[in-house]
Amino acid sequence: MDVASSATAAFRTTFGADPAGLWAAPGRVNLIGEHTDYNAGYVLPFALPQQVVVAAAPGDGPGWTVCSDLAPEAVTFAEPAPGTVEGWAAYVAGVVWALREAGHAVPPARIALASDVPVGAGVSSSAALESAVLTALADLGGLDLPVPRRPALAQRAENGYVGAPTGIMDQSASLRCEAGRALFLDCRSLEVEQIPFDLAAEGLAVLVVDSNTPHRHVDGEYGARRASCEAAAGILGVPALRDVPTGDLARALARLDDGVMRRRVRHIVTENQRVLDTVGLLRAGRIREIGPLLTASHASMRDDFEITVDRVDVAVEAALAAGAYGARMTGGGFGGCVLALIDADAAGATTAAIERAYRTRSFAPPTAWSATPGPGARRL
Ligand code: GAF
Repeated sequence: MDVASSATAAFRTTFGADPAGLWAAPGRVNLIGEHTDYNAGYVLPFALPQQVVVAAAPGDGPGWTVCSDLAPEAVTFAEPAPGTVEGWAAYVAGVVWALREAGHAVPPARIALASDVPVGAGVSSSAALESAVLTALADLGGLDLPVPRRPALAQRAENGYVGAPTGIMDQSASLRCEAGRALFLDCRSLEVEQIPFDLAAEGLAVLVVDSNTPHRHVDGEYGARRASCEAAAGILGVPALRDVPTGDLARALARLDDGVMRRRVRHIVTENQRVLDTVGLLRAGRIREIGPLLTASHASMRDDFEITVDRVDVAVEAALAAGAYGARMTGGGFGGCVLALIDADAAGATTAAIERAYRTRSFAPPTAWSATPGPGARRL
């Protein structure tokens, strides 16, 4: 059954009626620009075809009732204060809470969810969930909420309700991406440029490889990276590391005593530049040439930001050895997915090479698929 049918079936089973509508929001991969979002920098994600679908209808009483195809036991809440709803339903309650905090009259609703976005794989299953729910509630309630203002509200659900100190990239990707394009986002101004990213026309593919090493953001490592970047910006006297120009990097590093902090800063400053360089190449239609930037981004995450793990390093190395133009881990790190830019007809051989490398090391097998940029959140 496809995801929309699963959401509809879950709605009918739980509520004994048809939903008023279906809303979808995708997961994402980030082509380049990792951990730059909370440094007010640049990112370049695109939406995956995998998505969360929400089947929803106005509530038949006060409050919100939520179920999913995997957890048909419904959760009901009336006053979603942080800490009162837990587990997957917290992402829904968090959106209701964030909208109400921002002064929106959120309509009571019945909601059923279904998803084919891999969970814990670093492809934003939680942002997709928040974005789908937010889009449905905004429509059902006729809320005055233009799309560019939505990611910050979904992010607030994640930060203030679920408790993960993440940036604004994932919700922006899920809510603002367009099919066939990568989303060039300035995380300070929140301005976007939709960059054409037609892989098929160039005979290319982006292979996404799930290392099957689950990752989590509420763990301390993500927050520690963020704290280190913010402390460095304080020492350097800039609002955010985005404000350290590439040409000033050596001077900035010389002002920092701590070796770990120097490496963190070097990653962010060089990564922002790599995003700009990647965008420049894509604007010129030179997709293949972004490969070395992807690979340099991976080396920077591995050596300077120290957020990769064996299984992602091995996948990147195997993809490159099999002829990929470039490869890197994508997402928050400590596991999750790798992406590789390859010739479209090399997907099978590249996947086989990574599988072989995993077998040699007795790692559990990876899961791979070719990703084409899909649409952002919308009513189906
Ligand atoms: C996670 C976070 F949610 C994003 O905000 C971003 O920081 C990313 O890690 C790293 O680029 O996906």
